[in-house]
Amino acid sequence: MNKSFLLIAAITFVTINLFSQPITNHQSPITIKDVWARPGAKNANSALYFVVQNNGSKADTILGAKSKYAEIVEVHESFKRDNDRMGMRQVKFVAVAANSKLEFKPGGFHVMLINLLKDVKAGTSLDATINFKFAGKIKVKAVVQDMPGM
Ligand SMILES: [Cu+2]
Repeated sequence: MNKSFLLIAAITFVTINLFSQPITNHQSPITIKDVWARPGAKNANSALYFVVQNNGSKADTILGAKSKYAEIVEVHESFKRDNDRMGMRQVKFVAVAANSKLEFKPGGFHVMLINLLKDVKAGTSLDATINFKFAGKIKVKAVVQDMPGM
């Protein structure tokens, strides 16, 4: 077999594969999975955790979150204070790089649910919306539980 034959075979193979791909342009490349929230009593706080998967070739940005379960909903990051103790603070946005996975988890990014409007009990679920710059508002349903089992 000569080299030009192999090259043509390779180009043909790539072309067939390109055309057999499903068209997904109309769908959001952002998916949110493994959504869970800490239990909390009315007037106390809770936090929401999840995994953001960006399958797109374009970066996106989380601009905020909403939930009717809490008076105030903020996106927070955890950080180490000078005395080595952990603190947390609000962030105005969180970048989600192209073709990447970003985990919201204890000790890292989380959605803070401040002043719960009702008891949020383990074994129930909680609705929230995560707002992205490009993907728009994505609804999530969190499983309320203590630290999820590994
Ligand atoms: Cu927080």
